[in-house]
Amino acid sequence: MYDKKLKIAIQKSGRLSKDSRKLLHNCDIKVNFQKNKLISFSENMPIDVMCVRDDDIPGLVIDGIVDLGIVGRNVLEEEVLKRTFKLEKISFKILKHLDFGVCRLSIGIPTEKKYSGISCLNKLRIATSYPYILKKYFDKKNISFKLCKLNGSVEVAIRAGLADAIFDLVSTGEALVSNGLKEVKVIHNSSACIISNGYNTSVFKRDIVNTFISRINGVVKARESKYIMLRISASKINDVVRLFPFSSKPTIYQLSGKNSIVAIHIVSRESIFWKTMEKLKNLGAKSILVLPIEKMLE
Ligand code: PRT
Ligand code: ZN
Repeated sequence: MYDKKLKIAIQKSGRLSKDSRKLLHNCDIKVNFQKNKLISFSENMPIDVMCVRDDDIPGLVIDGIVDLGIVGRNVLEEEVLKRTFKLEKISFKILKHLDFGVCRLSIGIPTEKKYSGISCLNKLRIATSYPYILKKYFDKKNISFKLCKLNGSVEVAIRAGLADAIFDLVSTGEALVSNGLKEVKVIHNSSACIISNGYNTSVFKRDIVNTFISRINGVVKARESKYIMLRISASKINDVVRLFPFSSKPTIYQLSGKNSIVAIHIVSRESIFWKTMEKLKNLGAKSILVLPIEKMLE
C-alpha cells in the first residue's frame, strides 16, 4: 500500500518551505501538515509529503527514497557535483523550474578591496558552503583557491579572519552590504525546481506526477494571464484583437437589442498595462474589465 503513494520531499522550515506548501495547495493537493512529523499525508490524493532539510532533498530523490523533491538548483548542483566527484551513479530529472527561491551564488570581497577580474582571487582563501560549484568554476578558469568550508554564517568569515573572500547565496545583497562586502562575480543563478528520480516508476505514479505537473502549469499560466471583458462597436473587433497578439481567439457576444455593439471576452497571456487599456478606450471601448484568472486547463 505504501508504495502506492507518491512521495514528495519539501523543505521542513526555511526559505522554500512556505512556497512549496503553497504550490501543493494551489494544485489542490490538501496536506494536513503536522508539526515535527517527518511525513504528512494528503487527504485527497495518494501523496505523502516528507518535510526535511533542503540539503537532504537531492540525495533522497537520487537514491529513490522519494519520487519528487522541491529544492533550490544551488543545492541540487552541489550534490550532483559531489556525487560525480565520488564517481557515483546519478539519475534524476528536473521536471519543472519554479518561480520562487530566486537567488545567485556570488563571490564577495571587502568593499575597500580592488577587484580586477576573477584571476585576482588566485590562491586566496575562500569561505563557502558550496565547494564543488566553486571548484568547478575555478578549475575552468585555471585558478586555485584555499577552501574554508562553512555550513553557515559565511558572510562573517572574512571579519573573523578565516578567509579573504566568500562564495555565498545572494538575493537582495543586503547581507553582503551589512557585512562590509561587495558582490564582484555571479557564478551560478538559482531558483527552486521540482526533480524526479528518473527511475522507471509505475504507471500509477507517473499518472500522479503528470497530473501534478499539469496543475502547476495551469497555476503558472493562470497567474500570468488575465481575463478581459469590454463592449465596443462591432466594426472595431479586428482593431481590438490586434492589441492582444498573444491571446487565444476572443469570444464575441451579440448584445440584445443593439446590433452594432458587441461584448468581447479575451484571455490574455500577459499582464495588461494601462497603455493597452487606454488604447482600448481610444478605440471607443466601454465597460473595460480586467480580471485575474485562478486556474487554467487547456
Ligand atoms: O535548514 P535547512 O538546511 O533546510 O535550510 P538552510 O538554512 O540551508 O536554507 P535556507 O532556508 O536559508 O534557504 C533555502 C534555499 O532558499 C537556498 O538553498 C536557496 O535555494 C534559496 N534562497 C533564496 C536563499 C536566499 N534566497 C538567500 N537570500 N538562501 C539563502 N539566502 C541567504 C543569503 O545567503 C544571505 O545570508 O539569505 C541571506 C540574506 O540574503 P540577501 O542577499 O537578501 O541579503
Ligand atoms: Zn540547508
